[in-house]
Amino acid sequence: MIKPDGVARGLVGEIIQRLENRGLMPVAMKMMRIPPDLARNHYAVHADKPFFSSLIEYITSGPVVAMVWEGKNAIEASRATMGSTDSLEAVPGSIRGDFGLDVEQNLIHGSDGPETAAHEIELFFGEIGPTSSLE
Ligand code: D4T
Repeated sequence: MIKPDGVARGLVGEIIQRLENRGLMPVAMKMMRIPPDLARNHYAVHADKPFFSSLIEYITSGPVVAMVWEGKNAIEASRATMGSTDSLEAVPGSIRGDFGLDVEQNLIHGSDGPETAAHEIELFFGEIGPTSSLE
């Protein structure tokens, strides 16, 4: 997902280009404003964290681009391309390392495992499902 700061800063094309350059293939994509209930569901694992309310406020503050990507080791590859969660620690060459400075406004979200990906695809795309293929 390209988060509100990524959209507001005009980085949609750049982020998609970097994932494509890596060899990944987009299979679903939509621009949307995340409703508060969906945001709380998506970040439910962080409900007890001190940054939770700020995170919900931020992720619902403007449009995002929800996406499904496929490819060899897609989760590992996309997360390496994204860089560390805290943009300040992300290595130069990664998306966050090249464009970010902040841990909350860190431009993009990527699923951290196959189960999380399946759950998040269901949340954001419903019936499209995790194995859609545009053949
Ligand atoms: P996302 O989910 O956005 O791809 O981030 P990560 O998978 O890389 O990181 P995460 O689940 O640990 O954190 C989710 C989300 O919370 C924000 N955050 C995190 C924050 O605002 N303050 C913090 O201290 C931490 C650790 C950033 C990402």
